[in-house]
Amino acid sequence: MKTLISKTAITIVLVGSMISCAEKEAKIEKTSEETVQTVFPHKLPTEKPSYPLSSAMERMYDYPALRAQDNELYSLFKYSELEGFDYNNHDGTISRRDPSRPILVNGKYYIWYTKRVTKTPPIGAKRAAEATAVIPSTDWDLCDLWYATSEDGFKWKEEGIAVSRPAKPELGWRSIATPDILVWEGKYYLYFQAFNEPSGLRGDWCPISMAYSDSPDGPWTHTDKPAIELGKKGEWDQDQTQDPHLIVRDGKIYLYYKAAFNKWPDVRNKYVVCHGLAIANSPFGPFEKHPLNPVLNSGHETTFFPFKEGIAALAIKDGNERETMQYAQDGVNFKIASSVSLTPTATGFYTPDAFTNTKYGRGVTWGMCHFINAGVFGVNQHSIIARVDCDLSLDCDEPSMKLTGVWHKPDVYFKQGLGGLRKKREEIQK
Ligand code: AAL
Repeated sequence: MKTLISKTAITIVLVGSMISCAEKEAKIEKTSEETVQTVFPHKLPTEKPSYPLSSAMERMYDYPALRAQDNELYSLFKYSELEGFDYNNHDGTISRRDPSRPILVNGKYYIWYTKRVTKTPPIGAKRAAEATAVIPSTDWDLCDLWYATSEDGFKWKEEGIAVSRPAKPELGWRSIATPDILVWEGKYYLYFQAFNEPSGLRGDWCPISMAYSDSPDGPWTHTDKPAIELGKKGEWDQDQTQDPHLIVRDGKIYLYYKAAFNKWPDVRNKYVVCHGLAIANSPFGPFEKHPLNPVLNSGHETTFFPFKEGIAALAIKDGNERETMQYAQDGVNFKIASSVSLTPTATGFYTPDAFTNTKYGRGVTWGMCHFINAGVFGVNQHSIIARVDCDLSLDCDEPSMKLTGVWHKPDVYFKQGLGGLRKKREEIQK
């Protein structure tokens, strides 16, 4: 009997102390209005607390993880120069840019990209009226689609032209650029921008066209027609459908694309860039534009990949949600998943499950991107392609890629100097 009483006494004391710890931890205090006012606890609750939170703390529980370091859709980006590409001593006469997603075929990686080989560097969009059959307006004028292969993703062999711009009046006779690849039922499809005038003449106006082949090495047959039609007059994508990016999902072909709009190109400082989605059952279309287009309110080139049950996107450069990773479980309604920095431009990630119709995307760890300021605009302007590495993968756990405090040397900041603003700022101080 004594034992039973002492055991019960011990239990009561233990339970009592546990409750008081819990209360201490939550520090729940009754206020005069009988509402529960709670001081946020030192130990971060793993589930969203039921008591009132600020909007910032409400949002904290909307992200894929409470801490960026634990967020599968947060990563640093690390860059590597590529071997195997010649740029004529960077004199501006050779440019490579807007690389596709790499694919792996028979143990070799393949990429396709825009290549310009012209006797002079571009003269600029504003001078497009002065462009000729040999003088380019922009860096992506007078271009063809080239391709390269690699065993390791760092050292590349440029194989040659994949798709040449066709003769006038075929679609894309002026320039073809910004390719992406689709592998569908064992065949290969390149989607790309097809220009019938120097970019910049009226704007960066082009539709997306397509070429197909039985082999990644070609030969390629151009369809000579738009794969993604321009929108009707007055619609957001009336002037361009650009930056095709392909994924196979739910047994269909998802093509994400970009359009710049809102007065652009006549009033360039008012332009807005958004991304749309068009879906087809066949690589030859018809591609139905999603009724909720645009589906991404920020970004520039398109970078998307299957992730878990949905689709992840990288939004860079333009818009309020620039420099973010985004996620849409339905592939349409995107939300910010993380903020990222020093982001890659025009990225095509190597995505093993881009075309496997996966139900649970594994994510990505590396890809191709470009730098458009390898030269000096108006002097030797040209772009280079590069490799980018990250940890946006469920199958990779690289803590060094999940750091949030990244310190760049002071000269990186001082290079972004005031320039002409300095004089103006000095006056303001007086
Ligand atoms: C790129 C892409 C499209 C534009 C130009 C070439 O970064 O947005 O392809 O037309 O710039």
